[in-house]
Amino acid sequence: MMQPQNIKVASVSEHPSPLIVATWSFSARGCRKAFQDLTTGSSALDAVCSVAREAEADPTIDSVGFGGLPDATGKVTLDAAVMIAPERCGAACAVARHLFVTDLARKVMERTSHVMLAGEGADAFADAMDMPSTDLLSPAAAQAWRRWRVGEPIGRPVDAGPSSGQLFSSHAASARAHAPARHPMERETPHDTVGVLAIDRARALAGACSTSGMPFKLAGRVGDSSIIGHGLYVDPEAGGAVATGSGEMVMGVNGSFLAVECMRRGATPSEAVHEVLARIERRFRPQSHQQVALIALSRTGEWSAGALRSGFIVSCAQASGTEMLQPQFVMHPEEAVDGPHPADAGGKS
Ligand code: SD4
Repeated sequence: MMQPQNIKVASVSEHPSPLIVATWSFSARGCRKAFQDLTTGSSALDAVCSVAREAEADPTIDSVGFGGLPDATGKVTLDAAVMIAPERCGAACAVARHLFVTDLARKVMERTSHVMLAGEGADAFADAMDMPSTDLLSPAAAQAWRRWRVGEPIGRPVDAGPSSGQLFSSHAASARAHAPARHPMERETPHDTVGVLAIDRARALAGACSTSGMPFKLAGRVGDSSIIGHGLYVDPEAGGAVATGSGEMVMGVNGSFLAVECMRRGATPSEAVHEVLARIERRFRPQSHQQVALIALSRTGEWSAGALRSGFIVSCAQASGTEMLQPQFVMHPEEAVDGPHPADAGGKS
């Protein structure tokens, strides 16, 4: 397990060697492994899928794959997307019976003439692709749902490891309990997704995104992660971007597409991320419990990350090593959504 030690600030890579960057510290282990494959000639697409798969299989991450928190009815549904170019992308959403939803999104891209499959149709397609069907609700997620249903705080277990990926602190849970709800069954809670961008030795770009979505979401809710242009966008002519956080706000501004379009028009990755977050701020006036963060990667291998609030961490693997890094900028550094997450103290492996 990677132990964060020192917090460093993300810096722009200066040389175009293979690189992989991903949201949150829980991605560091997957990035390190995937980078080794990149150096031996694996494609960027294989690398991003591998990082997403690692998170999906980890039951201690409560926002992705097995271990992901369910919707308001107690059912886990998963969303994912992959992309290497506007004409080469795939997505699956509201998947209820298959764990490796990023691989499923890739199969949609590679084995169908469609871009996106949803719900029962996506699960049926996975069956047809001989992907194993499984129960996605972990015991811990079921217990969290039962507590949420009766209004109990959902604290992190005291023995949760530093890269557990779990998102709840008792403090945040109690803050959320007082947040205004927009629907009797809807209480917005902080949430995360694994978003990955990579550039390989052939200078090809790829991106992937995978999530269980907003915890305790209304049944049927799909966020930004699996929607091309919102949670993920990649165009080899301009760059790639991934988003994490409150999907509704990202969707309102076509967040990842907007970041890539800014780079297409000459913005640096940092300027591109800033433009998206500034637009979200202007339009949504996010509440203090709401977080959005983005990573942007240019077609030449420069990258940057930014977040509305403190607490967001980027995992990055490149020739110099694998690191957990602070984003280059935080719009409101004085505000931490969940307080500093024990998993997100930063450091180098
Ligand atoms: C969503 N942004 O569904 C995505 C992923 C996420 O917890 O943050 N999930 O809103």
